[in-house]
Amino acid sequence: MATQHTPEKIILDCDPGHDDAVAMLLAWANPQIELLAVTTVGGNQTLKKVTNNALAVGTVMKMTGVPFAAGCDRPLVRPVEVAPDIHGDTGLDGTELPAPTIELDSRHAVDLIIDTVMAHEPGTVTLVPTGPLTNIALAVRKEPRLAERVKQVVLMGGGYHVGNWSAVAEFNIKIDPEAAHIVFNEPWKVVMVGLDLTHQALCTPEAYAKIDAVGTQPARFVHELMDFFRASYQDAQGFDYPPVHDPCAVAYLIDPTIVETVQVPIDVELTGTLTVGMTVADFRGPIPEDCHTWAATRLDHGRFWDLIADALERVGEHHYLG
Ligand SMILES: [Ca+2]
Repeated sequence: MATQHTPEKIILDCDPGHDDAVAMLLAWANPQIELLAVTTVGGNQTLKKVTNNALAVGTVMKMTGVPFAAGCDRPLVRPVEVAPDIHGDTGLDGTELPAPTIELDSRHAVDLIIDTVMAHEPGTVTLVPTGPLTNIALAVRKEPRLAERVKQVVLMGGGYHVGNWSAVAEFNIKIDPEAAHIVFNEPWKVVMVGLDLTHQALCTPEAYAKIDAVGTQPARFVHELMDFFRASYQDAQGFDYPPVHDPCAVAYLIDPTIVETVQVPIDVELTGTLTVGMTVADFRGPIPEDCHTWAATRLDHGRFWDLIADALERVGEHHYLG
């Protein structure tokens, strides 16, 4: 299915979150990804809730041998803002979560990120943030060598034509725009997997059919998450089917022919009264020589959902509720 390459070493920095849970599944179970660590950040819900959710999802998916660490509980500058209308009171409403059997690493996520990147060869570790960029921004401020040491940052967030937390801003960026500004302005390669792309990743009846065909308890877990997510997106944003944003960033690393990108300068608006948190992409040519940012444009929907089903097949049956 996917082009074979040396597995991409990644750190998944997330705020589960229904779509984060699917990103965790894909990062863990696809053989083209080597998952080095899972770190959490306050976003879709409070840090305490999303960290518990990450551990519970890790338990469902049998994610053994991967360190999990909790990170920042609030944005760099702005007050905490969460998204219960999309993800519910727990941040992962709609299914029964097991009591986690995975223990948290004692380190702060920022330190686990730094330690992990610095322990690997330069240019080999990719950061995959799928929540607000607070941890990533603090990590590169605390250890500036990360800017050269990291292979690339492939983030779910932003968009060049649409917003979802304001008319022009996407949630992850809008929640902590100062952190996003830091991440987009470091010299590392940034791939923005934004709403233009992720609004193509709808959990349609065809996608449900692929999940259901797996027939295991983890597959039913994903199905139940998608049911809650669909209802949320219908009520809150007028979607027929929910856009499953976060695994798109992982899919790009598995096979860039599934998630197409274009090189374009991108910066983050911090001072607009209507546009704070907007990711401003400048499509006027020519592309500047120092352009280090890319935007995702087009998704192969069928092959994307094949990857999710394949990951569920690889996880196999697991009666995590006993
Ligand atoms: Ca997320």
